[in-house]
Amino acid sequence: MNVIFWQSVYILNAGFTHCVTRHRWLKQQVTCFRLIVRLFMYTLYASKNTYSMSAHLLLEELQVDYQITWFDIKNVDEHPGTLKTINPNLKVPVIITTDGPIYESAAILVYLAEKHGSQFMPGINNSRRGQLWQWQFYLMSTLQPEVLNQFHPERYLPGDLENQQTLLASSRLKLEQIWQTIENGLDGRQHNFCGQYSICDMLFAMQALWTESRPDNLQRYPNILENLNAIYSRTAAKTVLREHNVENLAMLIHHQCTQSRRHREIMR
Ligand SMILES: N[C@@H](CCC(=O)N[C@@H](CS)C(=O)NCC(=O)O)C(=O)O
Repeated sequence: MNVIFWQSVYILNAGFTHCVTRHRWLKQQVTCFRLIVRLFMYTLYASKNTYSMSAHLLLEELQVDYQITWFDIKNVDEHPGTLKTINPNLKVPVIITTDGPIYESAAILVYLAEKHGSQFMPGINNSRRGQLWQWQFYLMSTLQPEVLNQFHPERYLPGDLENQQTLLASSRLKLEQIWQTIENGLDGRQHNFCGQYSICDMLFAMQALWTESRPDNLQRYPNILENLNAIYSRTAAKTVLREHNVENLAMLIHHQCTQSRRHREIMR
């Protein structure tokens, strides 16, 4: 492993000092990149307590060989020099694979799940496969924009504080509807999106941690609480929650889930 590492450093260095044309230097960079990728199967570019958590969770669940390049995405000075090349949107997560870099959480999840035996997706001939896609797209196209609205209303209405408040309020109403759709859609018995623990559950659970992403009264969503509680109790999830310093957020959901169970017992 050391040999490959130093070879990579040598090639990169040689690229800087000896290459006459930009084209040749770029070719050498690609060679170097490929060698570095071989050291670990995957490198995840991640920031703590962000969308990086879903991809991180799947890497843990799959028990594949990976490393994390940590930095604070909110601090431009901390951005790795390569970030612009691997994700022109300057966002996390990004994963470096032997097939090149990939950004967008949902795409990373599908890519990794398919590469490693698809145990976290219903198979191609499984009748629940359509539900996997339905929820995966719903979470990205309908839930995520509202979550981003809640975190960054200023990006949609810069300088307009009054209308930012209006946007936040209407987006919260939309979030309530979305959570209700998810609550109704979760499998009654197993409390997951497509009959088995899947990448949809991972995608949802890691953004549902944030109070900004959800309605205030969680007791109205018992299926969701069961779903989240089951996921946060998994060994892989515990590792990710610990590494992102968000165990306290998962604990809040655990308490809400316990309360919801008690309430349902009383009502029976
Ligand atoms: N659609 C992207 C969104 C990723 C995203 O918004 N990441 C946030 C962190 S949670 C980010 O990098 N924000 C930096 C910025 O927007 O400047 C995905 O799901 O991967």
